[in-house]
Amino acid sequence: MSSVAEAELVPGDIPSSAELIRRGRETGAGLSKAITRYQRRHEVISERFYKERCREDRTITYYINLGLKSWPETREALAEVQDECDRRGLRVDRVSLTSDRRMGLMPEDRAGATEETGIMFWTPADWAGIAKEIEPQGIVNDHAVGSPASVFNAVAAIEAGVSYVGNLSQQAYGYPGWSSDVDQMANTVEAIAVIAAKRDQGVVLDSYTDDGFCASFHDVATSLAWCMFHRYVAEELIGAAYSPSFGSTYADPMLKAAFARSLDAINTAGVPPSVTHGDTNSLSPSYSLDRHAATVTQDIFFSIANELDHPTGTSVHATPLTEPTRIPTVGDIVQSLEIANEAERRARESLPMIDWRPVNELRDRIVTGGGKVYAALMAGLEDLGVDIRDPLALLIATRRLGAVRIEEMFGAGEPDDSYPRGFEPVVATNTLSRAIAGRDEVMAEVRDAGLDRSLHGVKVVAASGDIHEYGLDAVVYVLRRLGAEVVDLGTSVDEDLIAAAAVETAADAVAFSTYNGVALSASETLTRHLETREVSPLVFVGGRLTQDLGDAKSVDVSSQIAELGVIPCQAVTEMVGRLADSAPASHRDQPTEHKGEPA
Ligand code: B12
Repeated sequence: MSSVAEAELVPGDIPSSAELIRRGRETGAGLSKAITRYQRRHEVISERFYKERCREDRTITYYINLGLKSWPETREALAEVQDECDRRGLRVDRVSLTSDRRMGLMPEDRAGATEETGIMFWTPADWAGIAKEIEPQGIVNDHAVGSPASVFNAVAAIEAGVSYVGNLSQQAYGYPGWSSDVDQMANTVEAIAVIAAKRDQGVVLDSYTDDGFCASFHDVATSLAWCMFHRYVAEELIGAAYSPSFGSTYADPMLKAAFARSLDAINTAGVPPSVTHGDTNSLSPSYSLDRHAATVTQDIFFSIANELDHPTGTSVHATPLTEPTRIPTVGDIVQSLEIANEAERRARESLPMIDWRPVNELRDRIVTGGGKVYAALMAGLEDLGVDIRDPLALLIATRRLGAVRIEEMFGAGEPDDSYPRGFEPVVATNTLSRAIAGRDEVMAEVRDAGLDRSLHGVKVVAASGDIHEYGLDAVVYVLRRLGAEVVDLGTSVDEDLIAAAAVETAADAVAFSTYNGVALSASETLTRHLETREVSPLVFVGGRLTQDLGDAKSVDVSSQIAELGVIPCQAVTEMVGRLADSAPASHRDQPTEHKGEPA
């Protein structure tokens, strides 16, 4: 079936899943769950049970993301959001307490790791505040389950009264300084068992699918199959209630509604989804806020209309208009809730004029395609020698395969070389259309700037320091198209590994993409590692070139980066121009624009 060797996929000496599950269940059984203010108000012991009621009576609930640096700051900001909502008569139900990536590391490793954006729960009192100090229901999603500290975080979240504990999709995430994927996945399996032990009390394993492989798939059928796979691991093999949710990569309302219905079709246990997240990927730093307002309004209107017509218990989220440029302020969040609450009124009025038949037809295509991909994935894993009754083996194997190989090997569409993955998707994701359009746009910018000169003979090591991959993909595409030799290290790569690869390949340049608000410190670390190894390739950095500098939040640090001798780039063209000048003279006459699709 493929050249993937089984030894590469699952090492022989992994921990026993049965033992991990036994330990996790034992831990879970001993936990006592706090009752939050929100649960008390709605007279339930779990948010899941309230969501089930909302599904029955078609109540729309509202979700926001908020995670400032610390619990006290986040708590204060939430109080401001709540006060303003009360004043304006807006509804807000739940908040994803968006955490810093360091929360995925073991507590003793957190203080020493690089600070990114998002909340840190440092003390038991911070955790306890989730139940006692805020009005909306807290969700602990990012970097909880799926990370090296999964068990620690799941226990803390459950004790704090959190009902939706995530985020299985982050199974694929890398954590700074953490190298053992086996230990990370073993911790994940054990944490899912902790959650399983509390199933009867309404604790749910949350998985925001657009955080993981689904953000990379080109076929919505593969996305559905991936949720079926996670459901199998979480529900059937470990016994936890599994709730996949999605939304940020979906721009087309019909596709979004059809995927929500597809997820409902495979929701055998009837677990209410956490959220239908707002479209974030259609917003760009180069578009106006007015344009964003139109995008967000259309998106939330149809998400609400779909939930009213086909209730699942999901909550809705309107993306703050400032999403591409900053962590939202209190004002940004309240504005998004105002848009969302008004959209509900309008959706209720307009509902009778919407014809859902095409949505249901699309859902049926996705469900049929998803079933095929799921069957191919499970049979393929078995062929590769993976024990498909062993959750740990399954999580390690799929993590090692990665999204692209999973889709290339098990995708369901008809073979067609004109598509990047060699087949025509059953239902193309908006990620695919956006990627193709984005690449073409960047190539056009390169041509318009007269920069489509040959980069033959130029060697570049390219990597993303975090999970964001689309910017990196565009960079790699353009460089290869112009003839450069690119070593693409992928996402979540530590700076020392990039420096090592630069030495090993005698690279002329490094192209580094970073988004998590650490552009200056990441550039400093990378420069230090290169200096230690006594190499000095050109270093380009792009993405979101911001960082907190003292009290000044999310400052543009381009000039500080330039002082390090690193070249800050807002656009790919800035890098291409500099590289073309450094291409070996003998190669400059080579033709540019290689037509074949780069790998
Ligand atoms: C998609 C996305 C995600 C996806 C990523 C999916 C994936 N597989 O790539 C998901 C949901 C997983 C995600 C997660 C996170 N995200 Co995010 N994400 C975005 C989003 C919506 C789009 C970014 C993007 O890819 N744009 C498309 C690309 C093609 O366009 P572009 O970025 O403009 O790139 C161009 C240039 O920048 C340039 N470029 C990029 N890199 C390079 C490199 C070089 C060398 C050069 C020359 C040029 C160059 O070329 C590109 C092509 O023109 C933005 C918000 C927004 N709408 O912009 C937030 C955003 C970037 N994310 C953000 C954050 C904070 C996070 C998280 C840390 C949240 C958290 N606490 O968990 C996590 C990261 C976790 C981790 N492990 O790293 C913040 C960053 C805030 C900041 N820096 O101040 C943003 C701005 C959202 C926000 N307002 O909070 N995210």
